[in-house]
Amino acid sequence: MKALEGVKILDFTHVQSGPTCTQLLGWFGADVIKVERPGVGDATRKQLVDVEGADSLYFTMLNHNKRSITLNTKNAKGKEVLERLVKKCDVLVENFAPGALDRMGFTWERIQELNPRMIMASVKGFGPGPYADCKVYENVAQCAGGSASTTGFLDGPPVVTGAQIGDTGTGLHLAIGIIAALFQREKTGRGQKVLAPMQDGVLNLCRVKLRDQQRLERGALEEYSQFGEGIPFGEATPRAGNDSGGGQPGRILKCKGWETDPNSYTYFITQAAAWEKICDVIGKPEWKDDPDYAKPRARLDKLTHIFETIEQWTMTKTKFEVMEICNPLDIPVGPILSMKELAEDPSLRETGTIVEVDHPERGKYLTVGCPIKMSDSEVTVVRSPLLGEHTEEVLSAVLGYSAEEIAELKEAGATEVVKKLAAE
Ligand code: CAO
Repeated sequence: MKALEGVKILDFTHVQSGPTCTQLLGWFGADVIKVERPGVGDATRKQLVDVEGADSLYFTMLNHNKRSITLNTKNAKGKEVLERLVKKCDVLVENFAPGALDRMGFTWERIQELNPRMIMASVKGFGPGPYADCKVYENVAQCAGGSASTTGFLDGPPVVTGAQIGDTGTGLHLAIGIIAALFQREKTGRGQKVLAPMQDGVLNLCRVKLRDQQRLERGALEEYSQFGEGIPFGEATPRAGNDSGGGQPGRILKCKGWETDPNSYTYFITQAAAWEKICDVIGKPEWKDDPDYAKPRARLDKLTHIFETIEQWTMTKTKFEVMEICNPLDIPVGPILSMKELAEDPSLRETGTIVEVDHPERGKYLTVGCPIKMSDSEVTVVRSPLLGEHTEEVLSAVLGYSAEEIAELKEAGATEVVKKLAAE
């Protein structure tokens, strides 16, 4: 038995934000039925193609543990099928452009008429307000949610981050909302609307930067490098380079081999509690009793010099040696791991966080499995569906259509004849 076993998801999502949400629900055991446009499907199937004729990694890595059904939801017969799906499912998840579902004829009022227990969950770029109608992608959300203005170096332009906090981050927010709504429905018997705007999700992840905005109004942010460097603060939370976001100063420092390996670096935190051990490790025992260095406050205006001194030591060690030496001493450090290193990491393979999946069109590929581990709800990663692979199965087994009715639906252009699998 899995956590969400018995829950049926009408998955009307595409691209990244919505699919990450429904993939997670699938990993928790929900039956995820992905509705795609006949002949076209989720646009990502054909984006960044690396194996000609096969679904892209972009698609396969976001759509595990789902069934795919093709349905033209602008066609009268297709709408009838969608109505039946709405009646059968517990949750409808969508991330269309604002208004698209209404234009299809599926307003929230209509959905409630069809199924008062339905939870309708949406990702949109913005919540209600001046930008509510905008189409939004990842980097737009990072910029509008406060991430870009606070990422990068002080003397450079705003920078977007590689972590997909706008898309996958919002998908996670939406999944949490859906699970809470399912829990509430147990008591009320009613569904509800769940909205996760991408701007709000990014801002939630940038919470500490809004903290700093308010602290800035009361004085300089003393843990930021620019304080020690004597650079005045402006009106808004500045970009802080690789400064630690918390109260303990930290930086990225070079390690042995940095001249040729772009990832030979470590993160190093001068945790106050570990200061004396840091002094010993880097060969500066005299700093332990020096009033200019002994206390965190005294160190604030010398952080650049301190980190340069620590770097002289880290440059004599590999990033893994730094980890091995510092970890037992409770000095917080972290190697900068490349995607290659992560892909090959045996312990991530062991825990199922990196999984090898076999796909009939493209062969074996790596994916990120479920990052949340539950002791009583095991996750098996199942390859993504081909376009419309489960159309007939869902129409007959879930919705009760007869073979003749399915043929009529195809005839009417509501669905299409699906690709048959040669390999399976
Ligand atoms: N049958 C028939 N029509 C279908 C269909 C189906 N099965 N599935 C979708 N469509 C139609 C929609 O009804 C819509 O039609 P109208 O414009 O006539 O109403 C049309 O396909 C296109 O949908 P869209 O506007 O959502 O798609 P887009 O590619 O133009 O925009 C995106 C993509 C992501 C910018 C937009 O969907 C959006 O802003 N979504 C919300 C925010 C979001 O999730 N962004 C993150 C995406 S990941 O980076």
